[in-house]
Amino acid sequence: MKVSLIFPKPPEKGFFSVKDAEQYVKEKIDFYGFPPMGILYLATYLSENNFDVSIYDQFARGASINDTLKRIKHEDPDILGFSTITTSGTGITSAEIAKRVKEEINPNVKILFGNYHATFNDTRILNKYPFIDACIRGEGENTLLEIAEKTEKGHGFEDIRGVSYRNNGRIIRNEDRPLIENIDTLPFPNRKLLGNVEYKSEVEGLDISLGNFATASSSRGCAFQCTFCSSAMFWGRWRPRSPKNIVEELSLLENQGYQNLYWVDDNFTISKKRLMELSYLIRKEKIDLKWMAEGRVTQSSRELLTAMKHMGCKIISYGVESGSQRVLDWYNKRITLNQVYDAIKNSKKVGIDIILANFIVGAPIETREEIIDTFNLSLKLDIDFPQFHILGIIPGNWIWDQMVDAKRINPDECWEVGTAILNIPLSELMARIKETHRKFMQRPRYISHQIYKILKSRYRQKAVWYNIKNIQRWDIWNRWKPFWG
Ligand code: B12
Ligand code: SF4
Repeated sequence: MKVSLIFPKPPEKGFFSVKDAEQYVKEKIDFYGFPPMGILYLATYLSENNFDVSIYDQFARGASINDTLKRIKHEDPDILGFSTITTSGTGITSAEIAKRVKEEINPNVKILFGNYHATFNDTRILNKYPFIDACIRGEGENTLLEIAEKTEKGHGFEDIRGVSYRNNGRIIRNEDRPLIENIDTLPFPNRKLLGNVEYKSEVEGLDISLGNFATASSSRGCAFQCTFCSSAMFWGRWRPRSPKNIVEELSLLENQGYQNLYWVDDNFTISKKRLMELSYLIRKEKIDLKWMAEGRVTQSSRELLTAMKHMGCKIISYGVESGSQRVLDWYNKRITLNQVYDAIKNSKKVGIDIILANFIVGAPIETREEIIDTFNLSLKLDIDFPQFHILGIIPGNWIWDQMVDAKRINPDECWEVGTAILNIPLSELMARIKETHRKFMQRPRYISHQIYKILKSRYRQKAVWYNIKNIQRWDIWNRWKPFWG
C-alpha cells in the first residue's frame, strides 16, 4: 500500500476572481516555500504506522504539471492526496493533475483532497470534479490513517469520520472527526521525508534563513475569531503542545544541524505561562536556535517578549491589519491602535532584532480614507518592514458568510479561488502599496536607523553578510525595484 502526498503549486491564474488579479498574483506568490507541515505530519504519522509514504512539494520545487505527473507515475501510489488552499487556487492545479492521473496513469488510484480548501468546499469539489474520490475535512492524521487501513482491506469511505465522498452519485458527508486531544502524542515530523528541497525563509527578497532552515508547530488553532481568518472555523479551538515535548523536538532539530526556525502556529504567543516555561527549558537545555513567529499585539508584554528573546526570537511579525479602529472592530480583531504602538515599543525595547507588521487592505466596508489611514499607520510605526495583503474573501472565513448572505457575492462564481470586494480598483490599491513601500524605505531616518541597527545587531550583520555571499541566488533587484521606482 503506497500513499503519495502532493503540495501543489498555485495556477498561473489563481487568486481572487477580480479584475487585474493576474498581475497581483504574479507579484504576490513566488515559487519558494516553507516545508509543507500538514502533509509532513501526515506522512510521518503514516510511516510510523508502517505505511509506505512519499511527499512531493510541487510548490517549493516550482515543478511543472508534467514533471509532477512523471513523479506520480514513478511512485505509482494506491492513494494520492493533495493539500489544497483556496486563496492560492491550488485546488485548481490539483484537479488538473488528478484528472490526468486518472486518465493517463491509473484509473483506480484513490484521489483525496485535504487542507482548508477541501474542508470548506468539500461538496462543491466533489460536484465539480468526478475524478476526485473524497475530501478530508479538518485535522488529517487519524482520518488518513483510517482510509489507508481500510483501503488496504478493500473497504470504501463508509463511516470514516471527517470524510466527504460520493456514493452512487450522491455526496455523503460523514460526521466530523473529533480533534486529537493531546497533540504531544503526534510523532515529530520526519523532515527527511521532504527529500532534497532546500527550504528558505525570506522577507521581500532577502534571505533570512541564515543556514539550515526548518519550520515547527507548537500548537494548533487559535482562541480568537477574527472575521478574515479561517483558523477558528478550521481547528475549533487552541491546542498547545507542552514545553517539554517542544524542547525535545528542538533538541532533535539542533542535532540535525538546523539553525533557523519559523513557528507556523496561528497564535504562538497565546499562553504567556507556556512560553515562560518554554523559555526556561530552552535555556536550561542550552538550545541555540534562532526563530521567527507571528505575534498578537495584545500578547506582547515586556516580560513575555524578554522571555521570547532569551529563547531565540529574532523576528516577530504582528498582525496589525488596519489603521482604522472601525475596520479593526469589523474584523473582530479585538485590538486597539494604542496596543499596536505599545507592542512595537515593547518589542523594540527588549531588543527583538526585526519587527514586521502585517496589514490588510480592501475590506468591503473600507473607504479610501481608511485605506490611506492604514498606509499612513505603517509609516508612523517603528517597524522594520510593512507587509500588505489584500483581503481575500474565501469560504471558511466569516466575511465570506456575511457577503454571501448579503448577496454581495455569488459563491458559485468564486468559491475556488476566493474573491475581493474593493471600494477602489485593485490597480489603484497595488499602486498605493508600492508607493507606501517606496515612501517607507526612502525616509532618511529609516535608512540611518537601519544602518544603526545593523551595526548593533550581530544577527542583522550575519543576515547582510549571508545575503551578500549568496546574492546570485536571489532576485533582490527585481523584488526591490518597485520600491525605488
Ligand atoms: C506556513 C504557511 C504558509 C507558507 C508556506 C505554505 C506551506 N508550505 O505550508 C507560505 C508563506 C508560503 C504561505 C503562503 C500563503 N498562505 Co499560508 N499559511 C501558512 C500557515 C501559517 C502554516 C501552515 C502549516 O504548516 N500548518 C500546520 C499544519 C500541521 O496544519 P495544516 O497545514 O492545516 O495541515 C493539517 C490539515 O489541514 C490536514 N491536511 C493538510 N493537507 C492535507 C492533505 C491531505 C491529502 C489530507 C488528507 C489532509 C491534509 O491535515 C494536516 C494535519 O492535521 C497557515 C496557518 C496555519 N497555522 O495552518 C497559513 C495558511 C494556510 N495560509 C493561508 C494563506 C491565505 C496563504 C496565502 C494565500 C497568503 C497570501 N496572501 O499570499 C499564500 C498561498 C501559498 C500557497 N501556495 O498555498 C491561509 C489559508 C486560508 C484558506 N482558507 O485557504 C492560512 C490557513 C492562514 C489563515 N489562518 O488564514 N503560507
Ligand atoms: S488572525 Fe490571528 S488572532 Fe485572529 S483568529 Fe486568526 S490566528 Fe487568531
